Amino acid sequence: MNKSFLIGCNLLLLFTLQISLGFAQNPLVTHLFTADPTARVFDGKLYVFPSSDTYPPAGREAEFPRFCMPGYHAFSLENGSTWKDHGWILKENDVPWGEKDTYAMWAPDCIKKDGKYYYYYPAKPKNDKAFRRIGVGVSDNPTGPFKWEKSFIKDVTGIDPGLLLDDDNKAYLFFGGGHELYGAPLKDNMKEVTKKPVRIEGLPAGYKEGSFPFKKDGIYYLTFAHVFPDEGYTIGYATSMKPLGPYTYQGKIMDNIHNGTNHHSVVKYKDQWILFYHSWDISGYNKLRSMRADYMNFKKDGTIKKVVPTLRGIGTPQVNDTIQVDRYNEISGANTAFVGGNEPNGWMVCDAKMNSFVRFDRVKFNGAIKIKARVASGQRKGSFEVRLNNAKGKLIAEFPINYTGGWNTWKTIETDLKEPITGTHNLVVVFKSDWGNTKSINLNWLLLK
Ligand code: FUB
Repeated sequence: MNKSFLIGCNLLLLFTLQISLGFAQNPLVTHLFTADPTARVFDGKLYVFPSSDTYPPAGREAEFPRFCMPGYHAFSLENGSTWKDHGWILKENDVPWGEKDTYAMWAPDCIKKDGKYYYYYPAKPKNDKAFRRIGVGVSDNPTGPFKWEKSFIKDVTGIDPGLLLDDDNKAYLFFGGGHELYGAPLKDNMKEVTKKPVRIEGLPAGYKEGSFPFKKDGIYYLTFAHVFPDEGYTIGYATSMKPLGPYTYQGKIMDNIHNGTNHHSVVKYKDQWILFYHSWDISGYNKLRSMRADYMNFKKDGTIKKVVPTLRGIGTPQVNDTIQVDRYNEISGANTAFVGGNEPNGWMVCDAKMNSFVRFDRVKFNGAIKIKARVASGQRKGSFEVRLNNAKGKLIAEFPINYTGGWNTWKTIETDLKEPITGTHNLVVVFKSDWGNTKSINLNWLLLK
């Protein structure tokens, strides 16, 4: 990994840290590195509880070919498209039983039972030989403050807690990283297991971690990260009629996406199933990861259709939300690149040839009458159009292309929509230029008003 690239990422993070909101496209947030996202719906609201990746502390760089993970933030989805960062839930040196300054806060989970929220996390224990133990805290709110238990959960050694609350209000803790995964029922207090954890039978051979259980239509699904020697990390799943198995392996939910690791969760939100996972497209380095989400679908027989990762992700931006079209569903004849200079937050569409287009699905127009665009141009010929649904769909706005001072000199321009638009549509930008031109305009974002 190139050091100056990392410094660039660092500056980007510092700059964008002041912007506490991200957008419901992939990656979900860009102001810090987030991994291992566990999504949960509490009282109709979608939350994500990820771990976080960071840079090694000065002077300790040599120790960190391993992950450098200082603790946990929590996020909630606001207005259908914006991720709110609630800040630190737990920092490593606040773990009552943890060894200090180890940066070992791996994948967490959080569930609600009887009106209380229980947050489970792994950490490196002090005065204990185990690689990781799992601790728990309780709160009246999903984003804390949590009251952390003084000791880790007895009889549980391992990583990646994944929780299941069954229909009879009994909770189960799954965990493990290795060739086996384990599970145990929890006592009503949610802080102890009722008996020693059992090995989950029926899972496929190979390294596994990231247990995430859920139940649908009476079937227990145990999903997990699963490494194939020739392919690397995938996300797989198995099903059972009993919470602790035996399970039957059903296949992959996601193929390898060239990640060092993948780690996921599954949630039903507003009648749609969503797979959360992580990638490393901001940093280019597999220990500085970013969480993502894409819709997931079941077949009639209850098996899961493979999820193909997209940049578009989930969420429905509307009037006054920044629409980052570079997180597209389809692009043709153009490219995307990370925006440099003083432009914060992500990517631009660039290298747009004549009639190239980029399609961004599911925008709520809400009677919008105007549209803004953030653009940079090193030339002064052509236009770009905004159309509905597809590249030949209804023309709703047209922007002339004017010289802004160069390909990285940015201006916000605005135009009226040809008529007020209601409903939810795909938004398509079509670039017009001279035939043979390899660039027309660099486009950072759009915003409906
Ligand atoms: O993030 C640290 C570890 O990497 C997690 O606990 C694993 O699941 C893998 O994502």
